[in-house]
Amino acid sequence: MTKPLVKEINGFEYMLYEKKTYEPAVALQHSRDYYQWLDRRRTVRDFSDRPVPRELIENLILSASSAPSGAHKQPWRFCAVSNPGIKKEIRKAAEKEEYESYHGRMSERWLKDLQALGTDWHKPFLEIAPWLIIVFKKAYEWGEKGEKTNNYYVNESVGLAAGFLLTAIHNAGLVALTHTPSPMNFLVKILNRPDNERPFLLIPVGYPAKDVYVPRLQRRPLEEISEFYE
Ligand code: IYR
Repeated sequence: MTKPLVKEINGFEYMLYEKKTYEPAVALQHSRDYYQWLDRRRTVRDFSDRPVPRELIENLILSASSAPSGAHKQPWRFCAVSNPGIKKEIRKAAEKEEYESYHGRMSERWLKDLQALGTDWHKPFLEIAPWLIIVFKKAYEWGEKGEKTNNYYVNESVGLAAGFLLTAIHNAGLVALTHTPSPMNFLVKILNRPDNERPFLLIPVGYPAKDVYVPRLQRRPLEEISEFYE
């Protein structure tokens, strides 16, 4: 008896899922290799202006969109900007907000916490990086009669997609910055987004600048980030 590739369950179509699995020792090696590869990802704030082809960005977005989401609503929209005029406009608006944040809106403690990262209100990467991917979350959609239909677990879903996006960027040999100018409503206006889309993250993507340095951070050890109940 051959198994059907597609069958109906409760009136819905299901398909046979062929998942490649490994023997324990091979799985262990994969998990080690993946961790070591992923651990090399770093947030980078200094970009090269070297171009990145649009098709590559499209693949990054498709990878991000393979993330799971509440009721499979895929409540995200990825806006990819390479247009220099629009990037300039975004930089100007972001720097205006960031100037206010760094000069009064952020607490002393917050500013002190950021000292090790060397950030300030200047955001040249918004013009230098070849692409800005702005991730929007879709709080709701419109139903057939034009009524608002809420999406589910929107922050969790879009957060997962953003994580997938960062790993896809790392895999392509590129770097990114998870930037959150605050408030970032100006992006709705500049990018002409509909009412149901809210900015979630602004992610410049590209090659790192030559001889780039990143803060020498320590990741928390396993004992501190995990608890096992066996
Ligand atoms: N959004 C500001 C400030 C900032 C906040 C955090 I939390 C950071 O980890 C880094 C920066 C900025 O982008 O500079």
